[in-house]
Amino acid sequence: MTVTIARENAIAVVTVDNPPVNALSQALRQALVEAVAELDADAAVKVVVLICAGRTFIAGADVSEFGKPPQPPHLPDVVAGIESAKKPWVAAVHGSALGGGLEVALGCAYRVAVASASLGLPEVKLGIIPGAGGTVRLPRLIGAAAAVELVTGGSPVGAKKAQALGLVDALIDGDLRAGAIAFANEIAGKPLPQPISGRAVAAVEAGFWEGAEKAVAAKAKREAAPLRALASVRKASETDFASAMAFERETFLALRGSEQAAALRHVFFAERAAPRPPELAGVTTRDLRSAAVIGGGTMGAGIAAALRDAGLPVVLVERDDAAVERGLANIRAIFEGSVKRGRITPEVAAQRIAGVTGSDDYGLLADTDLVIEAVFEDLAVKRAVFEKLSAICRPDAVLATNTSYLDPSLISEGVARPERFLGLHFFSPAHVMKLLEIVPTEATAPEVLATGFALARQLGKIPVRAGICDGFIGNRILKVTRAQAERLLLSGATPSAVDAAMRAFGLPMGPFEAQDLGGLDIAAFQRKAARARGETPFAPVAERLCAMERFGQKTGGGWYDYVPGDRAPKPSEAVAAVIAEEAAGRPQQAWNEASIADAIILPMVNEATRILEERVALRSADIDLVKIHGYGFPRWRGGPMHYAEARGLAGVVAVLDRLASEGLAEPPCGGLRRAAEAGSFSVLAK
Ligand code: 3H9
Repeated sequence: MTVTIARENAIAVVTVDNPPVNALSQALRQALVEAVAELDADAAVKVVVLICAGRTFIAGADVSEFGKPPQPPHLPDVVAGIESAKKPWVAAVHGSALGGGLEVALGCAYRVAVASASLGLPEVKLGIIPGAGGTVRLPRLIGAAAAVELVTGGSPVGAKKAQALGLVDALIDGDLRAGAIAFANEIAGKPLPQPISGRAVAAVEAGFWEGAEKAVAAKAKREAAPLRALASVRKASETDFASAMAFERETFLALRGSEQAAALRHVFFAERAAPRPPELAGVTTRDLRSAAVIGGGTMGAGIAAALRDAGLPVVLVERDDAAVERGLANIRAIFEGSVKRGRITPEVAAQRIAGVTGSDDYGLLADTDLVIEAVFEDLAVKRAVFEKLSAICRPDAVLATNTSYLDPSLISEGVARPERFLGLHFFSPAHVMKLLEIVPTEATAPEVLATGFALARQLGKIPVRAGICDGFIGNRILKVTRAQAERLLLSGATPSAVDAAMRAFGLPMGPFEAQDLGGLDIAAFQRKAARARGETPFAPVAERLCAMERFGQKTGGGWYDYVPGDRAPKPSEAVAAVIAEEAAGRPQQAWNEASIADAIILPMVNEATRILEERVALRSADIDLVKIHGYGFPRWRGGPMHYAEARGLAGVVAVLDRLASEGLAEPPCGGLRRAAEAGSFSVLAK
């Protein structure tokens, strides 16, 4: 970490250089305090420019210090020191001024930024609220309504919008340092604006706080931080600066030690570690400048759209003209949908669509860097595609299969140079869902695997390496979820009670609603394949519903009944009758939300532990990312593995032992018992 001071006549330039993101470590806080003192004492200095080296302005407090007791100097004091300095400080922002970084900028007399910069207070995303005056100074600078949006939503705004809000005083074209020095020279000697801490918050309309509370609560669901952040902005608007600062700090410190904050921090670091697995450190990747997708169905079109969003030209290959047209129409529909939702302009959509070439001619792929096959989940069909690709593609082209359930090694049999082949499991809709399971075969070269991770980065996705087994990481756990949900039905719970309990746990949908939405026929198809392999999947009720052609919403009924034109599930007498028949003779018990959630989540953890032991997943945090980004597991619970660890693995084992003794779950596996003894899944990492 370095803080250097240079002098340009009467302007001092304080440069922070604390890679990677200039986070406010204790050493940096100390150095800033010292810089204020040094420059206050220097009579030749009239204005101070605060600028950062590297890719960004100060991106916030150092999140890795949050698990430890706070060390002085505390950030609120650092910011107060800058605000009360004898010389005006000008924050010169590039990259991101986030959290504590923006709070430091709010201590400055002025803020200037390049147009590409973004500014925000993302603390609620880490389960906390700003802790160095963000909730107190921001409403004093930009008004309560805009402050509420920034603080409770946590999303940053671009520099232009920040200027419109009054958060940024000037946009700098060209070199930021030179522009900021010119700005500093302009203001030197002029009367200074009143420090933000001395300003009052403009009055809000009657009912504003009540309305904001309703809106924030509805969006936050069970996350604590957004409402606490709102309370802090409100306090700041209704009381004096010092009391508001005390209130904010108290809330910040309380939340910092909360379970939700620990879970969200765990996810924060897991997401950042995922794209750079240590086992691939130093492995070079292949450049991907062009891509092709085979198959223009829902998955293929979504993958093509994701590739276009990342700027790659795409060839879409289908078997005949009519299929090419359907595939292109699917891709067009995706971009038109994005325009309707206001995500992109019609011009951008047109450009993305124009970058897709549809054809039935594999010959166009002779020079393509990456080909992703996304045809029907049928081994013979997929193999036939790769036979053609083997003959046509460049020997160093990366060939990938998008499959959810088939074994990529079987698909790759017959691929010439199998070291360039790998599995990529996209989640539907592929242009939206963040998760990408990357599945190497034994033959996949490290360079090709590393290229898979690089592709995920290019697509803005979260990559997780998965070993080969039925369902890889995510769908293998999903099978357990569904089996457990049925076990509950046979022992006294109803589909609506199970779904309500899982929503209360924090999932967006319960297991039965989700099956009705996706279609029961897909899982039935997979169970058929499992039986053909000699397995005995457990789904007695689902099998009978499929025999009755109750496939879900699309057939007007599944686990629930639906009236035409209405997606709201209605409890079904027909389903209740099937459950009663299947449950006959089995012990029944009373279930509540907590016991239902335990009977579903803890067996998932047990299966996930087996996945870890078998090295199908390499890290327990990877499993958390799979469930959060592929299946809607609540982020604020940190994923199933973090949830189990935070709750105590010994307790998890005890519940599973009890469920197993009642015939309601598999007993805890050996790995889970070992992890419970150690108190952590880390003992399973080899
Ligand atoms: C806060 O400020 C609270 C205050 O109000 C209270 C004070 C009292 N700390 O994301 P990247 C690491 S809360 C420590 O891949 P990018 C990250 O782990 C904080 N480390 O880069 C990774 O490490 P490694 C509010 C951090 O260019 C490396 O930097 N601020 C922090 O794609 C690169 O990260 C935030 O929440 C941190 N704060 O994106 C901002 N941030 O290389 C969080 C990053 O060893 N950060 N690292 O794997 C971001 O949003 C992005 O990192 C950023 C850069 C946009 C800045």
